[in-house]
Amino acid sequence: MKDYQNEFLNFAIENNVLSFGEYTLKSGRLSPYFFNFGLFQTGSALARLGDYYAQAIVDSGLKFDMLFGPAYKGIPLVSVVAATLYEKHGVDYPYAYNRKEAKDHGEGGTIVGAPLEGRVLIVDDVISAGTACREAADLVAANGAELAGIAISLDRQERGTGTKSAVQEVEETYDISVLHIIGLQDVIQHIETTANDASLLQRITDYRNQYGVTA
Ligand code: OMP
Repeated sequence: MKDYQNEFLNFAIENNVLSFGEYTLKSGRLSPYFFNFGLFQTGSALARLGDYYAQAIVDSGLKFDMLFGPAYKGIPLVSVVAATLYEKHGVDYPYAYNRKEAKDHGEGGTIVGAPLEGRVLIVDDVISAGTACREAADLVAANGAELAGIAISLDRQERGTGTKSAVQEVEETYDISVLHIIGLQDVIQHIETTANDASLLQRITDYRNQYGVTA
């Protein structure tokens, strides 16, 4: 893990964004941990989030033309990532986001911000089974743009619809890269080295055996 990944993990735990317990996921899976992006709630947390995403995006070397944040959580995210890429890395990308309900007056349509065109990098929170990011990827395609990649904060490294991970499936279906700040293996490593909680480690390992992928 690089320093910024380790910092992000601690930052998520401090903000209770990464928590441990018993959670029912969107997919119906019962998980011993949950990543609640909505708990980043201050200006400083948002600014740091922008730093971590921008760092992961720049580190990846991925080439793209614009950023897209799927509603709702992607909206503040894409704004701060675009601003941070400009302020700290000197690159000025157009950005856009969608509204969930189309407007029939005013500016109309569901896309707000820059027109969706060229190679688009989606910024989103978490991938579990891959449903949310497929919806966003389809939205980009439906608007005639090309998908360049998806940047997320946590890859839960779970199976998608088949035996591969959801991320691998999405990468193959859309022929793109999915970048993450941290993955489940980083969470496990963190628990192993700092938490001294054998029972939590066991529950997470059991969960990974049930829903994860064998590397
Ligand atoms: P998939 O659509 O199955 O990939 O799940 C991703 C979505 O589930 C995220 O965009 C969240 O809405 C939600 N989620 C979390 O926010 N954090 C988690 O740790 C797990 C989930 C989830 O329900 O799988």
